[in-house]
Amino acid sequence: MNIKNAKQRQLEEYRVNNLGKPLTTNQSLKVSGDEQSLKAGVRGPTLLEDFHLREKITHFDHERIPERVVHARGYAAHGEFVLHKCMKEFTTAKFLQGVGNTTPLFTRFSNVVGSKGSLDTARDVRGFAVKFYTEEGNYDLVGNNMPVFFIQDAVKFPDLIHAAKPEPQNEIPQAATAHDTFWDFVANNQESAHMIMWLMSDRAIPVNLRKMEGFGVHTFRLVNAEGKAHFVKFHWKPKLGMHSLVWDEAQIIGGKDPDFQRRDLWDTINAGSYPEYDLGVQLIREEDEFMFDFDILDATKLWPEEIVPVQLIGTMTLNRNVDNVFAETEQVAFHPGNVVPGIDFTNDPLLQGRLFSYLDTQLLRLGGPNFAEIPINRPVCPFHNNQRDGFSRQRIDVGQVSYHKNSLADNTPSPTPVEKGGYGHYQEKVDGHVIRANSPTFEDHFSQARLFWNSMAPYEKQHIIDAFSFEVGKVKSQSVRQQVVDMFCNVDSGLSAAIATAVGVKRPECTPTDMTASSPALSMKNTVFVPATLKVAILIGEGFDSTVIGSAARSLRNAGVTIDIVSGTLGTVKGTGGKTAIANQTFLTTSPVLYDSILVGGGSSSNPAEFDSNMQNYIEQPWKHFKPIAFTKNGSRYIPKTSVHEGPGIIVEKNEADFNQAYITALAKQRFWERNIF
Ligand code: HDE
Repeated sequence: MNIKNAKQRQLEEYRVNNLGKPLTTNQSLKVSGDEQSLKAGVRGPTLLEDFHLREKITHFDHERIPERVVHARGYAAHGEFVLHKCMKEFTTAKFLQGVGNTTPLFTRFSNVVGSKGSLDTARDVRGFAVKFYTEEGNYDLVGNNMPVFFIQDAVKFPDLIHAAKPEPQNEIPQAATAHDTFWDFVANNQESAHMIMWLMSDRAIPVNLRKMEGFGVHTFRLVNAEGKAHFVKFHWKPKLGMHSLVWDEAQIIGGKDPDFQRRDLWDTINAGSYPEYDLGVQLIREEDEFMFDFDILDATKLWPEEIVPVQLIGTMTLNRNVDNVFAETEQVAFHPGNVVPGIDFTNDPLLQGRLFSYLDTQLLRLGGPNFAEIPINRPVCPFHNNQRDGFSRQRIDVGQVSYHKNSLADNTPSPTPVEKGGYGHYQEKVDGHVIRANSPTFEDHFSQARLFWNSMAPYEKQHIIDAFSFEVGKVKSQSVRQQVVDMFCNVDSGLSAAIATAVGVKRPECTPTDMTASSPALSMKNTVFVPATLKVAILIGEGFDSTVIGSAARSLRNAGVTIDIVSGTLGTVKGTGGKTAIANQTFLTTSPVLYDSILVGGGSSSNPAEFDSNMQNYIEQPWKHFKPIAFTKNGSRYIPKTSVHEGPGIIVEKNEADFNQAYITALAKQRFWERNIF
C-alpha cells in the first residue's frame, strides 16, 4: 500500500461537491421550492406534511455537537512525516524505520481554556495533537506546546479545569486564567509551580502555530524487537524557530482579529509556505531510571536537553488545509492510547488517567462508539473485529459470525502473535501495595520552576513578572494574591517581591530552592531567526517613494516575506515618477498589530491631517511592541511626529541597497528588546 497518499485517497472518496447539482432531500427527492414553506393558502397556516421543511429544520436543529471540554478552540491541517533517522535499534514501530519512510498525518492545534468561539491569542497552553496514519494503525501523539503539566495525577484534572474555566456564577472571564479560582487552585496545589512559570512566560502567547515547540509531555517507552525498552520523551521543533507576541499586542489582536492564528495557518499553507517541525526524541535506558534528581514519571518535570540531548529523527510538514472544518477538525478524535507496536506507556499517573479519558469523551462528543468510522479517524489499513452495531454504524458487516472463538468463520478475525506484528504490551514487573498516595520522589515542586527562571534572558524574566502582575493583579481576593506571592517565593525571592509590589500584598520572607543550574535550551533567545513567512505592511500615500518601495518589495518577496500595501483607500496610489501601486488594505480594514513590521513609504492624501493621524497610529504600535520599522526618505518625515527615535530596529533609508539588506536583517531578528520605548 502506498501509505503516503492513502489517507488523501480515502478522504477523497467522501468529498461531496454540490456545484451544479439539483437540490434534493436526504432521500434524493428533487425539491421544487426552497424559499416558502408549504401553506394552506398564501396567508394560511403551514402544513405539517411539508417534509422538506421538517427535514431541513430538524437537521439544522442537530448541527452542533458538544464542544471539547478542554481544547475546544482548535485548528488543523493535513501533512506528512518523513523519517530521517532509522530508529530500529529502539523500536519496532514501522513508521520509525527506514530513512525516507513517509507517513500521512493530521495535526490539530488548540487553546485549552476558551470555548470554541473564543479568541486565538489568549494567554494559554496550546494543544499540539498529531495523528499519524501508519501502516500498522493510527498513532496519536497528543501533546502540548509546553513540556510539563500543572498536576501529577489525573484525578485532579477536573479540579484544575473547573478552576481555570470561567467562574460558574457568572461565566466570566472567557479564555483567561486571570481570575480568582484559577490562582486559588495554583496556590493550593503547589505542584503547579513549574507549569505556571511556563504559562506566565512568552511560551503562552506564541506568535502563531507555526512557530511554537510541541512536547509529548509524558514519559513513554520505545520497545525494540528484542523486547528491550527505553524511556522516551517526544519533542517537535519548528524550523522557523519559536517566537511570541507581546502581551499588549496579543490582547489588541484578540479584538482586531480573533482568528489571527488560524488565519495565519490557513494562509501560509495556501501560499505554499508549508510549516515544518522536526521530531526529536530524548532517550533514557531502563537501567538509568533512577539516575536523575527528578522522577522521570512525574509530568511536572522535564529532562534538561543539556543532560539528555534531543536527537532529531524526522520532519513533519503541514501541506494541505482541510476541506471542511466540522468534518475533519471538529470530528477528529485523538487518544494517547492509540499506539502502534514498539511504542508503549509508563506508570506516569497523569498519563494513565488520560488513557481512560479520551475514549470516554469521544463517546459523548461523537455520539456513540462508531467514531472510528468517521473519515478523518479511519486508519489507512483496514480494521476487522467483532464489534457491531451502535449509533450511526456505517459498515455493513457481512456474514453470520460476530464472535470469537468460532469455527464457522475458521476462527477469524484472529489475533496476530506479537512476533508477527500483533501489539504486545511491555512486560514491566509490577509489585506494590494498593495505596492512594504520591511517591515521595514527586514532592519537589520548585527546583525545576527555578531552573526555568534561571534560564531566562533578562527581558524574558521581565515578561514573566509582567504576566504575573497582570494575572494575579486581576484576582480580587487579597488572601489568594498573598498565597500566590508566598508560593513563588520558593522559586525566587526577587520574582515574588516584584509580584508582591505590583499586586499590593506583603513581600514574603522565605528561603527559595537552592537550584543554581540553568538550561539554555529553555530560553527563546537561543532559537532560530529567519525572515521567511514574516508579514510586512507597506504604508503609502499619494507621492510615496515609488522606486525605493518597488525595490524593497522585491527584496522582501525574495526573502519569503508577505506584503500588504496599506493606504487611505483601496486601489491605485500614485508615487514619485508617475509609478503606481495597488493598495490591498486600508488603515481601516487592517491593523498594525497584524504585521511583523511596517515599512513607511511616505506620501499623503487629500486630507493630510487624517492621513498623518493614521500613519502615526500605524507607527506607534510596532514601536511599542519592539518590532522593526523601516522608513524611506519621504517616510522618515513621520519620525518626529511619533515616539520613535532612531536606534535598534529602526531602519532609515540612506541608499537603496543598504536599506534593503539592513531591513531584511532587522526583520529576521523580529523584536528589539533593547529598545527603550518610553
Ligand atoms: Fe487532554 N484531554 N487531558 N491533555 N488533551 C482532551 O479529549 C485529559 C493532558 C490534550 O485536538 C479531551 O477529545 C485528562 C495533557 C490535547 O482534539 C479530554 C488529562 C496533555 C487535547 C482530555 C489531560 C493533554 C486534549 C477533551 C489529565 C499534553 C486536544 C476533548 C490526566 C500531553 C486534542 C478530547 C484535540 C483533549 C482529558 C491532560 C493534551 C477530556 C483527563 C498532560 C492536545 O479527554
